[in-house]
Amino acid sequence: MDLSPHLPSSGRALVVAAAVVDDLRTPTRLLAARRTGPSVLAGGWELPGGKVELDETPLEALHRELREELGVVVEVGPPVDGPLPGRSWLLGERYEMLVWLAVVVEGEPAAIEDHDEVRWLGAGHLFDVAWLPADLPIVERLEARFGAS
Ligand code: 523
Repeated sequence: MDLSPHLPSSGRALVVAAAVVDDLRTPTRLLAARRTGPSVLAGGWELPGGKVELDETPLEALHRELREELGVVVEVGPPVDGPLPGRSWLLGERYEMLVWLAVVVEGEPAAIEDHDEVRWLGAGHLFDVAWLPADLPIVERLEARFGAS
């Protein structure tokens, strides 16, 4: 399998995340998860996800991370395009991140691993949590897809 289109040419490692919503077409709620570590990120809220391992595709990594961290099976929807080549989002110096919309098809999101709280944010409340700095512009981009609160 040719994975090269997915790999950043920047030298940054690839991370994937999901904007888990209640409905792909007309979302009214977005899932936020609060990190437990490392200390510099602990307490910050993020779109759940994690690093792509060498032996998996980005979408395989996304499904694995959501299963491990939140205990859910998701259906993945359209990407949330970022400004970098490859449509990823910059995460500091070391990482860049691909993001997709997703809906839960099995299970109830819970803080199983790497988080101590998950929260559904309604339209109009998308900025009620302290998003990680890297996630903030992504949520700002997502806001346009949400209906009025
Ligand atoms: N971010 C980030 N936002 C965000 C994610 C999923 C990740 O800023 N929505 C950053 C946090 C870390 C780096 O990306 O600096 C790697 O993500 P991490 O730690 O969630 O990756 P994991 O879960 O694969 O890490 P391990 O604990 O090593 O398995």
